[in-house]
Amino acid sequence: MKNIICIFFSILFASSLVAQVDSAFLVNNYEKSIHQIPMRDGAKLYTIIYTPKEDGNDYPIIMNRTCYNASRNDNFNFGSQPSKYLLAEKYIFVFQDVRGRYMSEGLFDNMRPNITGNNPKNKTDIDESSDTYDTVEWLIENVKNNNGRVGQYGISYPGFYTTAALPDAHPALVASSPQAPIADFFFDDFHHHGAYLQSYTPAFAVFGYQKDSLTTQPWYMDKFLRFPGQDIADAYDYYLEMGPLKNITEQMHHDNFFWKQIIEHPNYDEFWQKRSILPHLKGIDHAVLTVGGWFDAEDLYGPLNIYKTIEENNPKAKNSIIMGPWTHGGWARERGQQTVNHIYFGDSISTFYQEEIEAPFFHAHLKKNGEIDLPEAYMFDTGTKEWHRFDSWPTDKIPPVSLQFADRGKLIVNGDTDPSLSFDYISDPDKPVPYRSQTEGLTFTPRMFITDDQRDAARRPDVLTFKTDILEEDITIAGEILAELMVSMTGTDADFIVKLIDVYPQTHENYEHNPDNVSMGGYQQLVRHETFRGRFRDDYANPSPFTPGKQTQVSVPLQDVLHTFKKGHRIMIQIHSTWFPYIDRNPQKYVPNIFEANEEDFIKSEITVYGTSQIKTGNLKDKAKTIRP
Ligand code: PG9
Repeated sequence: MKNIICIFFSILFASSLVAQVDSAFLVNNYEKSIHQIPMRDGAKLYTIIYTPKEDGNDYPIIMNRTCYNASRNDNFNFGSQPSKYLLAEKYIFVFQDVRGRYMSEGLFDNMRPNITGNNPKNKTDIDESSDTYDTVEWLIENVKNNNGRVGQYGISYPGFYTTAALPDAHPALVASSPQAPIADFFFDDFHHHGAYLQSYTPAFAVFGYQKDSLTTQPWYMDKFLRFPGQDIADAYDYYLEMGPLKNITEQMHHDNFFWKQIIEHPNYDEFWQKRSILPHLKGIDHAVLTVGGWFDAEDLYGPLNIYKTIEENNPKAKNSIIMGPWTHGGWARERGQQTVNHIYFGDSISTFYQEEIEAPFFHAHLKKNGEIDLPEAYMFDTGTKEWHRFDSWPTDKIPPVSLQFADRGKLIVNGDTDPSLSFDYISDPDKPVPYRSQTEGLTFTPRMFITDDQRDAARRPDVLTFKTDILEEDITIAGEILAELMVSMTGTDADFIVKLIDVYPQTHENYEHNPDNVSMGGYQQLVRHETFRGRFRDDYANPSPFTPGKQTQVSVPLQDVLHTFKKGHRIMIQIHSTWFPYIDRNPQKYVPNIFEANEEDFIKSEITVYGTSQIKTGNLKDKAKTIRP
């Protein structure tokens, strides 16, 4: 646990280092004020406002609403956002604690449900949309020298707050940038298609307690210290020895209201459905720039599905997306070399985004007439390591690719399925497939596994591995991915992990930023993964057991990619049923609620994948099972 806290404070320290470059500029050019802004129900939200000292101009407002302590932007000290390119222009910068967090009043509610039609302010019910509406109204009326136009941005949970402001938005809100936004906790962060991310277990300390008083202290940090998993160097052994999830309830989160909600709602019931922001993304007519990282291990479902849902429901919105070779929030941090774990993608890629995309986006919509040379989709090919502009996403400009399974681990491109074939493995929850190629301690959230080397997994008998011959030409996989699996098992429940992997040639050069023991020759780089809890194959809200021995279809939607498998490389697919402790272990004996499973419920299961299975890729929304629930 100490390593989590020192990671946390090193991030804070690093961001304050970045901030020091700007604090002199801020002190010389801005004046700061602090306000408790009243909401329609009387709750007051703590808001820090930086206003340019120079009179005589009207400035736009750029706002960030956060559950991570607005005071981190106090004392003329900004974190990694807003970027220095935004700072160089004169805006009124606003930072606000959302309801129930830190210095703001009210009760916190994870992914507070949106109430349709809750604005303008003639209703008393509150949600994040109404809190933003009331805040914008107050700012326009009370902040001197504002030009009546408001922009907003936020990364991750703050990205959800940015998105939650879009339905019934205040008319002054004209430019929004949800960045790595959470859309739905059943598909982002804490779950992937119903499977719980055990690697998130420490994060509950941050979201599962109501603060007992207004404070500027990182009030949740002391909750971390209550997490008994201090100094854990090997999370795999730690959690395996801990046993079933019920022991986490007993040993750790017994008084955590969010953990209680998680374990009481194991299915996609009304509790989760009403917290998804996707169904509310209608009636949006202002500019939206959604930002995501292709290697974002926390929120990838969010940016892709928020962009697509806005695109489907709001023809008038100026709606665009940019996806780069970043991990969670990586575009806000420039480290020169852009790497993700062992993989190098280029230099100054975050600077390109901040200077050429984000700052011009806000400038165009807050200061000008909104004209900007920004494509519908600005997408980075993580194989060729080049940017591409598309007029729609998923694109129809790149031919779809399908993948089929053949004997002896062969993967076929654009071939036919073979019903005569089947492939078996024994899935043992007491010997789960490790999710890292190296030992990793407890994580606040898992990150570096996302491009990890998959050779260790490929050599396990409980991992089905299929790979193409060496490619004689480049093959690009662009858009959505759907693994249509036909399976059977001796148990009555199972998870299916599907991975898309880029196999490097044996002659691939090593990268100088890597330790000497990391050989890139033959590296099996994870490109995309997904976990699907098989019980939800027919209905996320109503799970059902498998019938032993019966062939059953399980369709696993993987999040989008833009990746060229270069000539000389191979395409690989891996399929397995445990991935620990990234994902909790499925007992493989169907129980109503896995959070309450007992030791004896965990059984080995022989799992068969039939040759009628295949992987489809491309623009699939009208060609295959709905990618989005
Ligand atoms: N989406 C990220 C997260 C949410 C909840 C728990 C842990 C991580 C984030 O807001 O950074």
